[in-house]
Amino acid sequence: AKSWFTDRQQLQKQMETEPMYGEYKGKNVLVVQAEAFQQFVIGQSIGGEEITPNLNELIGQSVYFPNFYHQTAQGRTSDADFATSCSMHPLPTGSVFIRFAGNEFDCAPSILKSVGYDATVHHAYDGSFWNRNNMYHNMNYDQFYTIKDYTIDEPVGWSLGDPSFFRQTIEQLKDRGKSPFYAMSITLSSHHPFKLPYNDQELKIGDLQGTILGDYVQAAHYVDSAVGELVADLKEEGLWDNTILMFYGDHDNSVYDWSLYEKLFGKPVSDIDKDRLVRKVPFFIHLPNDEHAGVVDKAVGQMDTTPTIMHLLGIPTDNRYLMGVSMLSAAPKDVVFRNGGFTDGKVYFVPSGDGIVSNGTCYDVSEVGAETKTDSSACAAGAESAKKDLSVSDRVIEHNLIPTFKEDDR
Ligand code: GP9
Repeated sequence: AKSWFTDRQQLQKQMETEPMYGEYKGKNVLVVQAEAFQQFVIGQSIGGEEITPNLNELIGQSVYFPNFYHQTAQGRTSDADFATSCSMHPLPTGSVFIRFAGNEFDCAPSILKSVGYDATVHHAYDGSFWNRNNMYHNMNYDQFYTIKDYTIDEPVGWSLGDPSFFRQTIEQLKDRGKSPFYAMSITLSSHHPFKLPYNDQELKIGDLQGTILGDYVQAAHYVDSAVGELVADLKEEGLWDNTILMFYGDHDNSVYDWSLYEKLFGKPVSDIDKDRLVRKVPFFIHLPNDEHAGVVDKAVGQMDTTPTIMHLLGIPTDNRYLMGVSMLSAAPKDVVFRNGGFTDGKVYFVPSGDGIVSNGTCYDVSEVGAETKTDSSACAAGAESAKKDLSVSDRVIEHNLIPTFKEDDR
């Protein structure tokens, strides 16, 4: 496993000579992890209205990754947090947050604290859910703001509505008065089963009225307006110009009734589109002054987020144990899914059963809109390498190997 990381660290080193390395050194970083927020709502309209007008506008001013995938498994929201913050794969069963909260990892908050950042995490729910109290302590956050730190002035679903959640989060950051800061904010209003108070259901959803996808679309629209208010708030507080804002969806919405999606899109959903629909979540980085706005087509995943943050801030990762690679680097790397599937942007592998290549389906996805099944040999090497990545990650987590690797490095 150590030699696997030595190779990965070589790949990560490439970013140090690439554009944008260190260009945002010392800037604040605000990360929004949005509950069950999938990519298909971006740019999509219903009843003549955009589902996500604020995000659509913000994406136009940001570095946008349309081929970003979540990499979660049974640990759902906690898996998204782990893959994103600690740049390793979640486990095949259970949640790392619950099963291995005492292990050593190289997660974003501890790396950033080592260069002087104030690191906080904000989530308006019970601190013991997903064992966050213990895991966040281990991840070295300076403070975890839980439901106890929020006033429930706009109750929605499990807890507080996202607009108030963001407002109070910015207040908390202001009260700390620390700079630079790294803040992770985890939303909740769009949690399954997505039922919003009647007055918050603003879209005319026609045929989808009374369906779970209809409720989901309303919830996504609600989150979108919360993000719009967040941006306005950051501007008002004078934080917008010195803060990098990152936004991503944590996992899919568990709605697999394809006839509902077909109603929404007004066209059939193919098999490859079903798999991609479930795995794609939005991801964008807003940089101060709308710099570098544009679309990056590279296939990337949650595990690549922490290396990307380090790329922008100019913090080397070749002495760290991270499995991802900066999304802004030209270094090639596949996106590996927990089920053994993967994509490199040219082929896309959907395993069946245990992920043995001969049983799975290999798609040629190099031409957008003209995806076709192709010979499984085109995915064979990638599927082998995906299996290897997953087993390295599992071994490192299950045997807490990072301290041993670091001992060796000394
Ligand atoms: C609760 C929230 C939901 O704190 O993060 O987690 P999920 O049920 O989506 O995994």
